[in-house]
Amino acid sequence: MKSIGRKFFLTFTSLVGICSLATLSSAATWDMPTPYPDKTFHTQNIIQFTEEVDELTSGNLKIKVHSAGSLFKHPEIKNAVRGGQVPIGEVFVSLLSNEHAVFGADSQPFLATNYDQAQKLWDAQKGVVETLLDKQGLMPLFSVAWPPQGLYTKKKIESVDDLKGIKFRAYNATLEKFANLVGAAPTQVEVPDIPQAFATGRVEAMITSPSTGANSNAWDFVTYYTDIQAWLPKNIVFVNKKAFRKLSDEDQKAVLTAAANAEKRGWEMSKEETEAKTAILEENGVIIVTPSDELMQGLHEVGDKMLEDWKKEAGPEGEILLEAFQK
Ligand code: PCA
Repeated sequence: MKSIGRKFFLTFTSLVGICSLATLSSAATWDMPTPYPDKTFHTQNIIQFTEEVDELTSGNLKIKVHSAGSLFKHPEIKNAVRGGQVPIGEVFVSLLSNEHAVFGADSQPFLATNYDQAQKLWDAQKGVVETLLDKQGLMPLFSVAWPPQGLYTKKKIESVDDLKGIKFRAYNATLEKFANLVGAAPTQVEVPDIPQAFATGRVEAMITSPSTGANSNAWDFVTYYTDIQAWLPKNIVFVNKKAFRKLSDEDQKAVLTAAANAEKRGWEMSKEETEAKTAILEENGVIIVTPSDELMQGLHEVGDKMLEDWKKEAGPEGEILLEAFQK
């Protein structure tokens, strides 16, 4: 009797041991580099995404967000995920336009200038982006638009001519080209470095959202915000497919569910940001300007030229994308 009891106890404890080993081996912690500061709505949305993943996987998958380029600098994030140094990350989609022009579709001036059009553009762009990332062992999880991009300047801008010679902050190759075409002098500056770039005189104007302007305390260094609503660029969150496949089927499903929810929530957050952050700019003394017809006409001419160039660069994939978008 005694020995049967002992045997049972031993079997029981080894079973418990095996079970806890099994849970241990299926639990994972993922480091996630992101480019923007914590108070950015994209980062906040991602944090909610990680909380939902934690909940839906019953704690099997913990994702630790490293914001503001603290783990990898923005231009390094994509390759860090591709190379498996980290399993998941976020980037500004159009930063990848040096690989293929279709990644830059959402940064083409005046192609999609409101949320409905931006959503339509993403629907048209998604498949192409998926295919291109898939070839690199990556899979997109969700993508969220920034609010419409406006113009921050020290002086009032009445026409494209007024932008000539201004030192201009750029965040991707498309904006750099745009700045060059209007005769400004572009310099790449990441969001966390904006206040310092203005303070030291490295830049004196920028095009970005009300979110990034307000979060950077734009009132400290500019006077005018001209609401040109030029484009709605997007961020994208993506995973390394090998890392994703290591998750159990249920956990994979949980990640995809949380991702779909994050995309939906993120676009809503973005829409709310547009008004809320424009109001904050105004409360802090930035003068909100409705652009003159002359300025808009000049900017549209630049946009038209850029779209022609983009079509050539984007080739057949670009054609498919535009056709789907314009349908
Ligand atoms: N903010 C980011 C990207 C677009 C935006 O609104 C930036 O300024 O870099």
